[in-house]
Amino acid sequence: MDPAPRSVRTADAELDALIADLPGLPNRPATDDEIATFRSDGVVLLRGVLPEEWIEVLSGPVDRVVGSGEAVDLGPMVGAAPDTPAFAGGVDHWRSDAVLEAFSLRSPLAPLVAALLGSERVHLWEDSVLVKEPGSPFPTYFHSDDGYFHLSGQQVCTTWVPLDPATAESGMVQWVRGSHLGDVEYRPNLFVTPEPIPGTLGEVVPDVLGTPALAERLVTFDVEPGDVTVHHARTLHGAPPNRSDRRRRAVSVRYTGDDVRYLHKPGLPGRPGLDEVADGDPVGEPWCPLAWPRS
Ligand SMILES: O=C(O)CCC(=O)C(=O)O
Repeated sequence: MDPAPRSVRTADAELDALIADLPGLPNRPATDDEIATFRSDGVVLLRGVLPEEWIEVLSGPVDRVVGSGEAVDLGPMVGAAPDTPAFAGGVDHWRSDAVLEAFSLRSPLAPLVAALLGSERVHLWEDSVLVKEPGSPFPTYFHSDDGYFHLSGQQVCTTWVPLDPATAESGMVQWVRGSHLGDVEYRPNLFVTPEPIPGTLGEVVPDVLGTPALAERLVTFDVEPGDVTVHHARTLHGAPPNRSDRRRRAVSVRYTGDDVRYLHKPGLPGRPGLDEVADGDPVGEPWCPLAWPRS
């Protein structure tokens, strides 16, 4: 077994000291109303929970991840011309970046998630950097996150953390309220096309915007840095193109709770450690580090 699931980074004492000083708890806890909204609607906006120090330190790593190509421009997958404003996305940047690792494991996100999921323990599944440049013409096609995860269980969620103010015009995410409560498993897509990933199981995601019964349940928010949205992994969601002249940068971190087990799913990419675990094994160290509680 690979003893080092986290990639090797060069030691940087100054950076480690900076990270050690960043707040580990939110500006305020989630309220009872917010917890109830997450459970009934499958999504909640937590206004102003993230201390601004985190926003300040996240910009550099996000720009590095996008600039280096670690987060890939998704447009060429659907034949976009090279000069088309990008929609860049990638996962697992915490493995190569100390700030993103700290954000996933030691920021206020995990205690907020523990409260929303009602879970004693919270493990990191993955992080993702998602940047729509000004004028990026790509919608994020509707999907539910559980189709992408080699997991079973109900206590799985995604936090979406804006680094810029985001509105419908700049590509803010939209969710189908209550869609996490159904029992349909949806096939994942590659975000910039509604086509399901070949070999995956489940139903094709319906045309949400073209189905009045779903479109009328859409929820979205105008958000500012410091706000965090959290959605259940089964909640259908997507996002419009960025029609504005400002960037729409976000870090999305996905977490698991107590009832979550591994479940190998066909058609999906692998991930470190997946060959070492069996269906039904609890999610945990070393492949999915513990984010809450902290020692
Ligand atoms: O940022 C986006 O456009 C999509 C975000 C998303 O689907 C997610 O983080 O689960």
